[in-house]
Order: sequence, then C-alpha cells, then structure tokens
Amino acid sequence: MESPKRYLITSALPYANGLKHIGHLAGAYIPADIYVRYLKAKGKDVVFVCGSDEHGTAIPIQAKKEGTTPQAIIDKYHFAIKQDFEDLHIDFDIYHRTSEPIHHETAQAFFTKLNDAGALEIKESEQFFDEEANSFLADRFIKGVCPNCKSDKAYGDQCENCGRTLSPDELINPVSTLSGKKPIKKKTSHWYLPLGKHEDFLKKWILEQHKNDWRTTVVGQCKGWIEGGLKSRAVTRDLDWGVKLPVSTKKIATAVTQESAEGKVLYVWFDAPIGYISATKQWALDHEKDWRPYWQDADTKLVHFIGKDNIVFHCIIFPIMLKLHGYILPDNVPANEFLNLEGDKMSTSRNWKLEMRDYINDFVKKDNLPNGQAGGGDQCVDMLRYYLTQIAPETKDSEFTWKGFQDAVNSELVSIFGNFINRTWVLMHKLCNGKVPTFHNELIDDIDKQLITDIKETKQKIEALLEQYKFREALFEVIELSRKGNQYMQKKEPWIFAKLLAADAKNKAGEPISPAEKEIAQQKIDNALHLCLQLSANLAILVNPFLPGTAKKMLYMMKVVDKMLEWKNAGSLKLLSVGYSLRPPELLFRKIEDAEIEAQVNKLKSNVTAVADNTKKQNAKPMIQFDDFAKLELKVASITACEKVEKTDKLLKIEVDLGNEKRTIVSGIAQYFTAEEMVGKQVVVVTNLAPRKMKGIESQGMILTAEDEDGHLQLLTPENAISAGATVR
Ligand code: B3M
Ligand code: ZN
Repeated sequence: MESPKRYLITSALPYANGLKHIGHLAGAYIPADIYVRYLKAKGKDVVFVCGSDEHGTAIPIQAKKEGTTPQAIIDKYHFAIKQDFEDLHIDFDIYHRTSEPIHHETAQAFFTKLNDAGALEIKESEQFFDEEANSFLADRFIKGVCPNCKSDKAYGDQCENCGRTLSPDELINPVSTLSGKKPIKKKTSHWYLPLGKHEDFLKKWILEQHKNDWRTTVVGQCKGWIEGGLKSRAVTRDLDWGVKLPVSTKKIATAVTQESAEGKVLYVWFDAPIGYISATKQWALDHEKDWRPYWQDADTKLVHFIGKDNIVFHCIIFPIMLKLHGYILPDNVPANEFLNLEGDKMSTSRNWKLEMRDYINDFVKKDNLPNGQAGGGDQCVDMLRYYLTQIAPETKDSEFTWKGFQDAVNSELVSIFGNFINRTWVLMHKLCNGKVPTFHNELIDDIDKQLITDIKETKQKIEALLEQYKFREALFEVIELSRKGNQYMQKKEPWIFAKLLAADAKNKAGEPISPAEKEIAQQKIDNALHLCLQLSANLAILVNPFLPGTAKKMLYMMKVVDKMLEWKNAGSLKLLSVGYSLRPPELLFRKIEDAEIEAQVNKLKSNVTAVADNTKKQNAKPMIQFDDFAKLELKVASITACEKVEKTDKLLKIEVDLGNEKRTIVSGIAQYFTAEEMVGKQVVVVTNLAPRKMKGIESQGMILTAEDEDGHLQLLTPENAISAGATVR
C-alpha cells in the first residue's frame, strides 16, 4: 500500500499471566516500535495499540498456581508488563486491557453482528468434561501428548513444545489439568466460525495477492493451513472467565435453547484480537478523535506485529472475522520466528529465560547514572534494543547469547558508532573551538563527494528496508554509515593538518609553513569536521527509530531540538549551521565487561539448577543396589471388583486377579477414582509387601500410582492388555 492516509499498528496482546521475556520483546514489540517511530518521524498519522490479554484459561490456571483470584492475577501482571514496556521505551499510544467494559461491549457487539448475519454455526457436540471439577475442559484445562511431536506438554489449544495448534480431541491420553483425572465426554453446544467457507477468499488474498510482500515464513504457514483443509472453529467456551456470550443473540432460538448461551464466554482468541479495536476506541476517546476510519477506511494501513505461534489467528481467523464485519484487513503481518537463549529454547518451567524485568534490574536501573551518561538507563535500554534488533529472528529462529550481546555492544556500538561521534566531537572542540566550521566549497574532493552520496543513499536504503520490515538490515545500514564516517576521518586525517598549524611547524623541506599554507590546512580541517558533524546529525535521525535514547543524547550534544529528528531532514548537509557552538563530548555507550557477562551466564545456570535441585530434593532418596530393587515383587493385576470402604473418604477395597491367585488390596485413592471406574483396569501391584490391616481389612499388596507436583494422580497401567500375573521389572 503506497502512502496510505493513516496507519494502525498493533503488537500482540501479551497474556497477563506472568512477566514477559526478551523473546517476546524481540518478536512483537521492538520491531513494531521501530516501525512506528519511523512513521512518526515521517509525520504520518499513526496509532500504535497494544494491551493485556486478560482472558482464556491461562489466567485462572495462574491464579490457582499463585493461590489467588484471576482478577488479582490480571491486575498484578497487567501493570508489571506495562511498566516493563515503558522502561524499555516501547512507546505505545495506548496499552489497554481486555477486562475493560469497553472491550467486553465491543467484543459482544462484534459477535452479535456476525451471528445475526448468519456467519456463525451452532453445533452440539461431545466435549471433554471433568466431573470432579465440574468443568468442561477446553484449551489449557486439558493436557496430553502432542500428536505432532509426541511431547507431553501439549494443551487443548496448542503444543508448548512444537507450537502446533491443537484441539482437545487430537491429544493423546488427555487428562484434566484441573484435577489430573481422565475426562469424560459430555454434550454441549457451541458457536463455530466456518473457516472452510472462506477458503477461496484466503487463497486469493494471501497466496496470490500477498505472496510477494508478506514474509515467506508467514505465507508458508498460511499455505499449510489452507491446504490442510480449514475446519470450523468453536468461538465460544463453557467457562466462567471471559467475555460473556451476549444472550440477546437472535439466532439462539434456531438451534439451541436460550439456556445454552448461559455459562458461556467468547473463546479468548475471538475476543483478544478485537482488543485491538477496543484499544483504538479508548485511544480515540482519550484524544477526542474518531476511531472508525482506523478500522473502516480502506486508506488505512493495518499492520500486526506478532510471533510465529500467532500466525493462524492473525492471518486466517481474525481476517475472516474482519471481512465478515466489514472492517479493513491487515496489509501485512510481519511475524517473527523464535529467539533461543544460550543454546536452548526459553522455558518458563525450567526457568531458562531472561525476563525484560531481569535486564531492567541488572542493567537499566543498576548503574544508577543519570540517563544522559554512557551506561545510564537510556543507554542500557538502547544496548538491548540494538542487540535484539541485530539478532531479530526475522527469517529463522535466532539466538541470544551474553557473549553476543557483549560483542555487539563493544565492537559495534562502542567501537564504530560511539567512536565516530566521540572522535568528531573531540576534534571539533580541539581544532574548531567547539563550533561548527565552515565548508570551503572550492576544496571539495572525491572523498567528500563519496561521503555525501553515502549519506543520501543510506537514507534511501534504510527507508526501503523499513518499508519491507527488514529491521536487522536497516540497522546494519546505520552502523555501516558510521563505519564510513570513521573511514572518511581516517582518509582525511585532520590531526595531520593540525600539526601544520603549530607555530614552529616546518614543511617537508624543513622550511617554516607559510600563512597561506596554514590557511589551507585549517580549511581542510574545517571541511572534514564540517562533514563529520553533518553526518553525525544524519546519524541521529537514522538511528532514532532504533535507539531513541541515543538520538536524544545526540540532540543534547548538538544543542538542537527534537524537530531535527524529522525523517525528511535525513540526507541534508545543512542540519547544523556554521558557527553554532556544540556541547563538549560525552560518551554515548559504555563497554560491557567480561565480569558482567559471566555473572549473567552464571545466574542463568543457577536458576536452572535451582529448579532442578528443587525437583530432585522432593524425590531424593539414597542410592540403592540392584539387589535392593530385586527384593521387590511386582506384578500386573486385573481389578475384578472394587468398593469404597465404609466411613472413610480415601480408601477403596479392591479385589485383584494375579493369574493364579486372588487378593484384596486396600488403597487410599478414593479421592481420585470411583469404585466403578477401577473395575476392569489393569494395574501394577507390589505383591511381596507384608500385609497390613486398614479399617479392619487386611491389605495384601500395594497398587502403584504416579503423582506430580500439583498432586495429580494416575495409575500405572500396562500400555496394552497383558495376562494377569505378568511380571514387572
Ligand atoms: N495473548 C497469545 C500470546 O501471547 C495471545 C496474543 C493475543 S494477540 C490478539 O502468544
Ligand atoms: Zn508438539
């Protein structure tokens, strides 16, 4: 879309269920922020929206973990995440919340409009249900083995390990995450969005229209989805946390009764993207603007910045919703791949991660220097923004290493960019009295001309790259231009001419330098520093979208106002007026010391060890020899009868068949299994355990179970049926 009238830029709404890490930051927030800063420098009409995603099963699950309410969780994390973004200079125009009434109303109205138009289907089906928790098991309330990668970290909506989007029915060995029990199936009605009906539209819109301007990784994923056959997707859930299903829904009467809308909420992935719309509405209210053109006028360019696990929602499902509603479609969805950390995937459960908050505490806040100083807060923010952009996973997964961070800062920011600015300032104070020197046109040479061309071309290159969402390469061009500045200085050698100006300076023939020669020497110095200063001003403009704190500091050193940073000024060689006096040099960046890097790597390792130790400690028992193990007699038993032991909560009396003998076993598992469901099961029994009496019944063995940290309990059952009495070893 060539020069649209306005822009609406969105970053994925983070779940308010925990702090976010630098992988999120690099994926959906820094690139969006760079793009928005660039557009704003161009004077464009642009609104940058984001906010917390406060619905879905992730929230009540976290509440359970922290022993508190979902409301307390979203309040805690919404403000914490918002603060982290602010601290890292991610400058949203609004950071909204999906728990706000304006969002609930917007999402409900959206649903009603689609439903009234007949765009949704209502179907009754059997869904997993947890009898103990009295809850249907959608999304993260159900867990199992991933059909794709076989990891056991797959939820009813997505596999944590391979990222594949799933439905509960696809899970192998599904269990409830609420009780740890095997779920039953129960009938319920839901509203579905029939994606298949929109296949032709998607094919044309993505696979034809956008096949060249969208990232290949994004088009590739969409192609896979479309060609794999688009199934209808439920857009409602039986849950009590979320946006309530609007009961005014006219269509209810047709297929289901009014009651079936009760106790239902919108699926989190139905309401969350509508969060972009409600955020825009709130922003418009706050600024006395009209929100409608941003979603309704075809002359608006909508761009969604996300991570690759959100592609299907932003490229397929939400666009269908937008089209059905009559809103504009995204012009691009520059999704990023994943960022790994020190050779491994980031993982919350293993604590292998670097949260934004960690970096803020250890760098941004720690130095405690005023913002202006090298190593002060602003500069630390820019060091991270720099490295995360330099390694942005734009085309494939990439990796954050602390050594890489140190190298990027020390050998690029400090040694190339910072060094150029510093040399320029030091020399202009030493050789030009701290004032912008004149440029003597008659002395212009090819080296000067080349630098001028480089400045102008770099601006164009960066612009073209940013328009294509190639942030890594765009940033590279900025550094490249400062490298050229260093090379220019090296060729011009103003310090050599400075020597000629000394009172007793002699030329090669050993004769005193004439006043005319001295004048030429000064003019050559002037020209070199004049161009270096104009280049510095250009660099401030070009670096501003990426490293705003650095640009701000450069403005301070140049004693100029923010207006200079307008993009249209880039390429100009008249940014600093001759004779204008500039502030003394200050370092833009500080070096990262080896000790800081070591400390971070150690911290990471000890975090993981702490988690592992904790797990170990819980299970630690002294080492045994094989003979000790061989003392156990373990056999497979078939359960033939089972009943609850009277007047107890926990005990089941279980009759088992061990092939050549029958036994009675009393087991404390009545809170996990009903007597009925035990019958017919095969279990593993310790058969040589000394009998003991419980509630007057002699227990002649022990049934083996597995229990996880959250107290979820499972029986150990052979994979396939086997003869009763089979030996276990
Ligand atoms: N909260 C998922 C995520 O953080 C989700 C994004 C919503 S964007 C509308 O990955
Ligand atoms: Zn998987």
